[in-house]
Amino acid sequence: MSGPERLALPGEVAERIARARRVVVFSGAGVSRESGLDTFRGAGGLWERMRPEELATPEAFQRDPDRVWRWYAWRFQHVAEAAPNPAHLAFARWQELFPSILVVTQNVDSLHRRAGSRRLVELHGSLATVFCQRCGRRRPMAQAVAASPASAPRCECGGLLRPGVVWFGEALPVAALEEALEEAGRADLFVSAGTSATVYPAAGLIEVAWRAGACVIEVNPEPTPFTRLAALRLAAPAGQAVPELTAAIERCRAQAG
Ligand code: BV8
Ligand code: ZN
Repeated sequence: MSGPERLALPGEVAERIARARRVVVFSGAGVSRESGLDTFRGAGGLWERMRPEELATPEAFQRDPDRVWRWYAWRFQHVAEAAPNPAHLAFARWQELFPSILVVTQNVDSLHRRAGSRRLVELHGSLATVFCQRCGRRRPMAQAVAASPASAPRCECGGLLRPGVVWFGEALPVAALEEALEEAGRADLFVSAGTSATVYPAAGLIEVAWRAGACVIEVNPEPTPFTRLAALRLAAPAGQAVPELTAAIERCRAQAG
């Protein structure tokens, strides 16, 4: 496979990148698309065949726990078989370029962590663990799915076990959201990659960063409601665009000395 195409950064963006110290990467399901995982919206997306309110809500779980459990067990199997793609790996390598970089993801697939990103905020939780609705006790999803692939398992206390993700209508983990908001409000560079930027309060981070003066870069084959705020838009799949952007950043920081 040929190396990354030579991406020419607009002068003003190159300037900002050369000086950038505080960097936030904000990612969505599109970044995991090239790991073989479906996005939520857009062609072939998960939600195309079902509506979010049907499955990713506390009411849906209340109404039919086994059906919701089976959907998450199915997604968990796919995630377990998936591997980080060049976009996840490039973002992990940015830790050498920007030591304090923070990756804020809406994804629940742990692929940024598996790629090596250390400073990571999972705004919508993670498929890796389940917890008991009654006593809160957490345990690995792998163990719960192995024990009960087709129906929502119960805790020793009798409570139902549920995936450790944030459902629609549920509050995001407070510490995670606070850290994401604080870092977005201080970022020199904010890269929004693979997200339709339609789910709140996560999507609000883009504007928080822009208002605070960050240089915003968007990586998405499609436009989003926040494309207008981007100083640079890479309208290409993340698996191709992020390695190209990485090479351009390395060149630009080497020139800046
Ligand atoms: C809450 C976990 C209140 C579960 C998910 C205003 C303020 C606050 C809330 C709201 C509000 N307006 C509406 C709401 C309610 C709701 C909301 O935002 N609804 C939307 C649909 C309008 N928000 C909530 O319910 C949130 N909770 O606000 O609670 C509250 C407050 C206090 C106290 C109590 C209650 C909770 C939201 C979290 C829901 N959980 N996930 C699970 O995974 O099953 S959201 C789900 O959507 C996923 O996490 C997903 O990541 C996320 C966002 O989607 P994206 O990641 O952007 O993915 P999507 O498919 O949409 O887009 C993919 C993009 O990739 C596309 O643009 C495509 O072009 C691009 N792409 C495709 N291929 C590639 C690519 N890009 C790059 N490379 C490629 N190869
Ligand atoms: Zn329990």
